[in-house]
Amino acid sequence: AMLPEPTIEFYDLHPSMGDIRADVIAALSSSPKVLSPKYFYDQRGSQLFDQICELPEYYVTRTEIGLLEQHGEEIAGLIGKNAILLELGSGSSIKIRTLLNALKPKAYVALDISKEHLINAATLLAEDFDWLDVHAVCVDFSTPWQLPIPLEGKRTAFFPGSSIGNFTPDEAARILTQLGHLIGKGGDLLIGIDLKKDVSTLESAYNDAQGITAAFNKNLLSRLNRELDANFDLGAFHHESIWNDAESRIEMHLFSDTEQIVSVDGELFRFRAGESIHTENSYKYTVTDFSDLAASAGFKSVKVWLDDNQLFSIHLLRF
Ligand code: AVI
Repeated sequence: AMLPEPTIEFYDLHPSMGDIRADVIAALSSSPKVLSPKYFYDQRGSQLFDQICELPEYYVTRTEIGLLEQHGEEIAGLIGKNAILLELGSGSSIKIRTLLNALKPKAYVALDISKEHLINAATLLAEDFDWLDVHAVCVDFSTPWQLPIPLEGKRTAFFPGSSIGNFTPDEAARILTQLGHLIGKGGDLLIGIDLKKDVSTLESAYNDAQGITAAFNKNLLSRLNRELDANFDLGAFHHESIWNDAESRIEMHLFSDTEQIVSVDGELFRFRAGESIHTENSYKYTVTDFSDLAASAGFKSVKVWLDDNQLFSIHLLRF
């Protein structure tokens, strides 16, 4: 007999391509030129990001998963069962697997900007956890949004991977405040935060030897070529990640190797030789700095877990 297909509830709150065009053209018109890292995550970009997570230099993912495995029972004990569990930037939904059996949530809502990847990951999860009520929402949570599903119960948000580090501290505070309203008074937020550390470890993690991070960064230009009818010459730009100590962040850039003019949907952009497009920030925090930021958004710290090498932290916060 055929097994029933696992089903997920899917909702699309993603902005239109028209909005993306206006945003990209404004970003490339600014000085210095920038592009939002949220555009990394098309199908190919999400696959490349999954490869980054396996790189020897990229300690982030394996350290966080190690912490979740080591402290999962304690975390689940502090959060309690039967919550509505919302995961922000769920990607391939790998990390949540380490918590589901201990947490036994009433429902799981995966939220991500990458639509096909989100639907695939949520469907695989629903297959493996047949007792779980799985929802998926395609959303850009850098802009105001609301949960399109009426789910009753205590809400817990899971925001892994230090993804909040891709926003400036001001934006991060705004997103945390919004998350507080989403989970409500007494709701929990379990969030992964990458820690400040020596420059060589950080720069290696974002300039890996195999060039996967470079391919991930350049895929942004391929995407604009494909989806916005741009004509970036991928061979005429190179990737580099640099630690900015004053801002406590890793910056990813694409540097133009020559003087050149690029067209994006009919708009022309001039590049000087050596001029960069700043494509991503990845802020690194100390435990205290992040606790203070969370406190400014109305969260109290319940507990913080660190690995032995103090590379990464997981904070349990209560709103
Ligand atoms: C998703 N985000 C937390 C990653 C980071 O480490 O900032 C994105 C990334 N960029 C380059 N490598 C990984």
